[in-house]
Amino acid sequence: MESAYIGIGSNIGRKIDHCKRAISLMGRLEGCSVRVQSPFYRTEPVGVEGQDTYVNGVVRVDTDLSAGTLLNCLLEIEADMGRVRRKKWDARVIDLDILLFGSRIIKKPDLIVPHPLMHLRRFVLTPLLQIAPDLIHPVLRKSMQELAGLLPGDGQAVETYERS
Ligand code: A4P
Ligand code: MG
Repeated sequence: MESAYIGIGSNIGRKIDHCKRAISLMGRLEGCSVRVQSPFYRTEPVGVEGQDTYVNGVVRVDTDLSAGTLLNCLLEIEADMGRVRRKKWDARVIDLDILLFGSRIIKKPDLIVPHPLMHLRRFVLTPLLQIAPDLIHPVLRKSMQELAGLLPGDGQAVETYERS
């Protein structure tokens, strides 16, 4: 059994509903239980111009599945929810990324864990901090708290989601 942290993001349509639906579908996977859920955040798009704001969050799942099987299940949930892949970093109904899988380091053509950009992204670290501040990044050997402290002070706006 491993604890995995899954990053959730949506920036099309009813974004928060998409995030909640994805969490509920993850909860229905055999061999996978959603144990902890972060608050949701409204976040400024990072690395892309001209996109709508995102809603982001993170969950911890406890799973008997291998990382590869979990990835396939997440890709299936994305497809079931109507995600169409056009180009990298395109706007998306739902994006599910494996941020961490226990303390494993995985470097396969279709799966890199820890997610190679997670430590540079406030939209990942802010929700992760809420549920696992002392978790150690297995490559960088720093806690989520420490990694968040290393982010530049400006840019990457992240605010707690409040339904308007
Ligand atoms: N893949 C490799 N490693 C992983 C992993 N750890 N978790 C492969 C999930 N997938 C992984 O992903 C392409 C392929 O990456 C998958 O088929 C899998 O085999 P994708 O979801 O089709 O492509 P993508 O999401 O466009 O690319 P990528 O690299 O996952 O981008 P990110 O990291 O998801 O970044 N700004 C804000 N505020 N919030 C966001 O959520 N997201 C992005 C996209 C950019 N800016 C953002 C946000
Ligand atoms: Mg992705």
